[in-house]
Amino acid sequence: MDLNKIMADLERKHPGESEYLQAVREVLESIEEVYNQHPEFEKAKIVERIVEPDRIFTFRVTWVDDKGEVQTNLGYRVQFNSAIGPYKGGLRFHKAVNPSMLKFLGFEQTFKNALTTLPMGGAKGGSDFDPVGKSDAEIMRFCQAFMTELWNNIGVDTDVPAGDVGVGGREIGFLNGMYQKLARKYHTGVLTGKGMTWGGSILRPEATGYGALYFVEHMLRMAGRSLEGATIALSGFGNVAWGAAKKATELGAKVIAISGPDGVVYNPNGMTDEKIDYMLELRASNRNIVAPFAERFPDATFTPGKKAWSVKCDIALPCAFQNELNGDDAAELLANGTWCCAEVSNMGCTPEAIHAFQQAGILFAPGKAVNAGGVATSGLEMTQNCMHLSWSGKEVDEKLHFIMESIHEACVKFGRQADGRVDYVKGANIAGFMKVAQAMLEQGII
Ligand code: 2IT
Repeated sequence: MDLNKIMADLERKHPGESEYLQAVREVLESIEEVYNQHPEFEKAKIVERIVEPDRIFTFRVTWVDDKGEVQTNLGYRVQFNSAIGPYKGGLRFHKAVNPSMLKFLGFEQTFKNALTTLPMGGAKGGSDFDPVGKSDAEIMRFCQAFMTELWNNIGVDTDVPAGDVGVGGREIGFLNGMYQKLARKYHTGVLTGKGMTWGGSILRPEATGYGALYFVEHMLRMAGRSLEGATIALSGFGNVAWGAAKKATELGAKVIAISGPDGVVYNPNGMTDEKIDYMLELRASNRNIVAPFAERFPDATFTPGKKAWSVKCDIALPCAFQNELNGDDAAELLANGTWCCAEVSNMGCTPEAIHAFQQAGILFAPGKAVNAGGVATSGLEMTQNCMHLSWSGKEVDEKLHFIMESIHEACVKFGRQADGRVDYVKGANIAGFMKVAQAMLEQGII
């Protein structure tokens, strides 16, 4: 593989798509050596094919806001790769959504889904609709308008969307309602992250955060460390951060910082059930600020304009957005003695931050391994829907445990270095890539 030529070609074809190009480069750098040992991959031009989405749907979404004004947004679905199963991946509603962001997410999703051990291809979608400050009625009307365009391109065996940033249980409800109305036949498993009374899986809301902490547990255990008594700084206060805070606290760690776009909340005494529940209220308020947490709980303090990475902690867990932890943040964390960073958000760290962590020799694991418990549990939701039954929380949790352990094992198998240490970035990328590449090879040139 000629990495520089492939990247130069991609940059020419997709100018300025920085997140997409960043995600592709990270994977190709990791797999280059292994790929070159497989001339059959080179012959079938697997790399050149795997980096491009199968297809992208772009559509106009027009809706009416509470003031009676007409609003127009853009909607997308990127069907990235279906070599190992139907397209699967979340929908992101955020003002910065564009094709580059969704292509990076779809690309990452392809390898993440391969890691889960379940048969799911990769996809991503969403809109530049900004949920901040919107009423529930506006969110409903937007979701309905979005689905009138999307519905014909998705389906139980075709493409199964779910939530991502800005899309939680409420939005999936509105989207599913409209889908079923348009389809005129009940398709239970066409979206995941559904409510518990209409086909949702127990533990899906918690699964991304829980799975991340199970992965971190394995990583720490192998390194002779433990979560017990460790201090954790995490970014965000949405669904993912909530699940991570809940499980981290349950496993004996102390979550001492959460953050939002407005600043950081320092929470020296750790989380209580009440505080964890309050994170959900913050998310549901649609205000996208974390400051009210410190008003509600006086033992916590809010500092505007600061990130979670300014707080001295043992473990850093980015749980919000891509590139939210940069080289400067990594330097600050390392100077403060942080010894582990696990990306819970997709591509939460910049390449400079990852490089700094790896140079310093601290534990680092990438999003596609750490956060795969979310989509894995979506896969379990699809299975339950197909079988027309629902498993208990215990059953789902056991399966999630098993899947996260398998992902950790795969990272160790493909990421073990000559000095005995595990490069989790390499391990996750190679394990995910090999599975999808092999599947593409066996199914011919299509
Ligand atoms: O990034 C992700 O893995 C998700 N947003 C979850 C996708 C899913 O289909 O559950």
